[in-house]
Amino acid sequence: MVRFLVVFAGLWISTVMAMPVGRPAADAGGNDGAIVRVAAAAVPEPGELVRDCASCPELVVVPSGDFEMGSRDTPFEAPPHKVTIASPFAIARRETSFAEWDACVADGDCKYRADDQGWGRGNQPVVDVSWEDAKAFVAWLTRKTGRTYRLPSEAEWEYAARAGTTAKYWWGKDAGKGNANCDGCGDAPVRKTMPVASFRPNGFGLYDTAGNAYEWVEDCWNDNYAKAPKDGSAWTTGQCRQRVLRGGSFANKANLATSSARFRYDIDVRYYANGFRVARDLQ
Ligand SMILES: [Ca+2]
Repeated sequence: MVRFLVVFAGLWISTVMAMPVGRPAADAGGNDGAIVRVAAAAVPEPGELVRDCASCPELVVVPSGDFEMGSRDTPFEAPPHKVTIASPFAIARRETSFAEWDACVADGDCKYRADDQGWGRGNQPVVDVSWEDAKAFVAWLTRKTGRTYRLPSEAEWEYAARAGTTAKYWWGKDAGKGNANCDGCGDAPVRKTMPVASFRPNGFGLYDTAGNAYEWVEDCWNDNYAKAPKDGSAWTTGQCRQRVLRGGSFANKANLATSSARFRYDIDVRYYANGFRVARDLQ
């Protein structure tokens, strides 16, 4: 399985890199050109890019598979356990941008004009949004497109972030330099968000899973994985006033930007490092 995934990831990179992927999500209203294959009657297949409307996030379909979720790095990430993702699903290639967020605000479905801290809007990842805000955003996309948008489950997030890798970071065992925006991911911390997709994507074509904006997922907080679902579904019992955030942020040290690190906030707290990315069911 691992061998298959690694080979698959390699093919994926070559597929993705052959396309003009650097175009910011904020340009979605422009000429989407050849890279957009909007899902129509057929269910899109793993590796396909999907955009359901001009202002919708670009999604990539990730394959079914299984992986070892968690680590022994902290008690919160233990025990490592096998999770099976039975069906492919679509997940945003980028963190939700301010442009995308502001489109939801303009439509009246998102009620809060998130604060950009003076770092700019447009192609910067939206921050200062609560879990409840993120839920309003996916409800907006669902209403707008007729497709089922949602937050990724924590298991789906880690599966997509790892993209078949097992090291601490999808690029290797050390944070290194030039891989992500975090405190310890470069010579000096930037201490603010950077435009989405400022670094190269992982093997599934996702940007900024590590660092930049912290990313809300659907799951309730639980202190460890002792009774966690193993089928890739969201864990919807536990401390549900608190929800999980993944991937660390510009404001965090590199040990929180690993593929397995977990954090949490109350569902109604807006924090200047917290954003999200969306997922969607294929059918
Ligand atoms: Ca991120």
